[in-house]
Amino acid sequence: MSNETGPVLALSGGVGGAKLALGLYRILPPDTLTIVANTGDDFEHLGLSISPDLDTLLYTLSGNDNLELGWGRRGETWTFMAALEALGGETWFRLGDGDLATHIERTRRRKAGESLSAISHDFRRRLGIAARLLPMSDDPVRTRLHTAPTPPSPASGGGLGGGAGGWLDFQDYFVRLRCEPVIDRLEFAGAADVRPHREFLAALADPQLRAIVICPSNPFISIDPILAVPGVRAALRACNAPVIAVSPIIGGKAVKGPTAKMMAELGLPVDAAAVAHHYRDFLDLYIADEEDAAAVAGLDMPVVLTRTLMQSLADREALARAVLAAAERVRK
Ligand code: FO1
Repeated sequence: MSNETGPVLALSGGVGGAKLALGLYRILPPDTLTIVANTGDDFEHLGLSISPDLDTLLYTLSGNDNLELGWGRRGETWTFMAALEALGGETWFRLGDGDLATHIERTRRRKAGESLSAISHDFRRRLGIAARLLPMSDDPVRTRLHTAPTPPSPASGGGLGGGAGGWLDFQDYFVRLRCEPVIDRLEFAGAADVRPHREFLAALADPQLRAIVICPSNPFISIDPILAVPGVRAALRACNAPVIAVSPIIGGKAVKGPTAKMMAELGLPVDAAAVAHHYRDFLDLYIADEEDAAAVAGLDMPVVLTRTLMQSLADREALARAVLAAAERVRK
């Protein structure tokens, strides 16, 4: 039987995922949408508690997102960064003047003992967002990436041994080193000890749930941390609602960011099918771009082909509609 009114749960990271989250937000009754954000990218920087994916979702859903950068605030000014630079401060992680207010206020409230989810709830209300936005957990998880050992080479000082490789914190890898290091594995430090946010688990167990949407974020750095939270993957497998993922790969390439480079370095084929395999133990249906029809032809799960590139608001809404229509097809 169809379920066109039940709640929808979306798992999302930053940029790519936030676009589909906005599409869902615009087509659904807002009080039926819960978005769970990855917090593995969070870090302490300049004494501030920074939650990039929560902030990208806050700004995107409230129409405050910076469309050029893909992160931070619209119409941003950079007086603080320029002044910090002049003082010799760390400016590799760019903090706009408006964005800074978010980090300063979140840091103040965290220090006062408020949870990340309580702060996110209040921020999204103040920004006029009617959907629910949750961190995957109120406890800290930190994505780290292991760099492959660099082979000895004349370039590394006369044939001496190359670098031994080592662990990088996420923002060091992603921003400071611009995703250049070659990685061979990731870890989500702390994941084994955290609890999924109670409203996240409750949503997963809701018998009225209409669909669970894995947004087209980077599977490894944005979705896997959410799946690493104890109980999440098992709940997705056990869930009665259809679990649908949208491919972050289009035409064998990532729309933005290091997804394709990471897949190659992790030894995975850089194609849409590899992402479906990555989620296969809980996925009911995969949505891939029409360009990747051949790549997903042999998949042993239902596939829907559609245009997945989201450039306009209409694209975001159209993809959201395609996801929900697909959910009706695989309803259990
Ligand atoms: N990404 C960059 O490539 N360079 C930056 O300077 C940068 C600053 C920044 C500030 C606040 C914020 O919420 C996000 C920011 N990002 C920046 C993006 C961030 O690294 C990514 O959004 C996520 O961590 C990965 O999706």
